[in-house]
Amino acid sequence: MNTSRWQTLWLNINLATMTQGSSGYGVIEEAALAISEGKIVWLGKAQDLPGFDKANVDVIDGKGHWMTPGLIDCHTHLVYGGNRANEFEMRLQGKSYEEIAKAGGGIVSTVKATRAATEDELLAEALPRLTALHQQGVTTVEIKSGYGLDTITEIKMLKVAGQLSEKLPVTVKRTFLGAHAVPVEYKDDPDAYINLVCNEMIPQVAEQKLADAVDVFCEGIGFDLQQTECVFATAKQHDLRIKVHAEQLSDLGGTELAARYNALSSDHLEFLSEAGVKAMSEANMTAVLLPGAFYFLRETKQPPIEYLRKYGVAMAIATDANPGSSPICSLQLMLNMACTLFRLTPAEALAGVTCHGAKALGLSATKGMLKVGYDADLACWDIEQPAELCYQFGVNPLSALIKAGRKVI
Ligand code: DI6
Ligand code: FE
Repeated sequence: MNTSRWQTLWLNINLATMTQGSSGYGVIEEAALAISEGKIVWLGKAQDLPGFDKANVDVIDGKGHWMTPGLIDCHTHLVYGGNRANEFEMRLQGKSYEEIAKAGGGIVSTVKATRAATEDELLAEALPRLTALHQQGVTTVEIKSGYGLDTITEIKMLKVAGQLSEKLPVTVKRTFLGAHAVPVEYKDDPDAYINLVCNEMIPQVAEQKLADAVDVFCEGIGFDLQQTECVFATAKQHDLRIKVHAEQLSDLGGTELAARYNALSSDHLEFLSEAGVKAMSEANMTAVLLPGAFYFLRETKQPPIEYLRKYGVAMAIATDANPGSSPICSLQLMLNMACTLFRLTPAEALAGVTCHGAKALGLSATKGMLKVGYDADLACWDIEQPAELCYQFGVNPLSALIKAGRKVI
């Protein structure tokens, strides 16, 4: 073992490597972990530690805490203008999310505020949201566009998402969600809007390398299967990966369509059928569960967790941070809700924000696990056992955060 390139060594630490998928934490107690050039270069039992040059290695006492991969929030809409507290009040008076959307509120009302905001204003509004996630252990986040619904504003949102990664030590993966809602100016001709998405927006987004993936809200209040397929086919032509918001409020079959396009993930999924789960399994897709939206919309229909387990579909957990259905910037709270609302085990929930969150973003080869060769994105927690991360919230147990080998908290 050549230890001469080691730069940092964590000692006196317990590891939840998350290398076993949903089936466990992959625990190594009384461990050590070495870092070089932003990558994990050694990990194992401290007693098996090879000799190293103490003069040239920065040795850090992990104080008996637990280390996990840096958390991954694989589904957010955290760049947007304004807020929708007024609609929250309307819903408390009995109006449904769909009724509000149909009456010109909902996504469309955030679009107005987002179009009116400058890049700097959007950045200033999004920064506290990403900061909140980061301070709770997030080192990778996905951010979607979708509150512009015109070419200029969609591009503005994606640029702001990119700027966020320069403000904070967080990897930002960007997803173009032009097909999030029909903008008012296309109210009577949604197909014409889909043409704009496919013929103008996606080519520009691809050309300027502003996104890694394309997403569609496939739903009664969003886009139908035919419109969704147009967007998927265009994304494919431009070598962009595919994601989908599907089966959130009804079962339209968006997930099965996405499976035929080799999509990375299908997200929400409360109304997903067994056939949909099978299709996901065959296409090796990730199921992204969003307990915050389920909670905030007071949904009662549970996603088909038993089928997802039975067919071995990887389950990721994310915040869905957005102004309408999940105004929540806490992945720790999502860990708790995944267990209390969806009955995931704490190990499944933690896999959902580490290895499976990485899978939902196509990052399985570099992030989401403690493994030699993987990025040294690491979170340390002052806890006695990993399940505490799901059990308690409101007290932040994060004791250190390492991004690409560098201690940032
Ligand atoms: N599903 C959601 O939960 C969010 N978008 C979507 O397609 C909601 C977005 C919003 O209400 O602003
Ligand atoms: Fe969403």
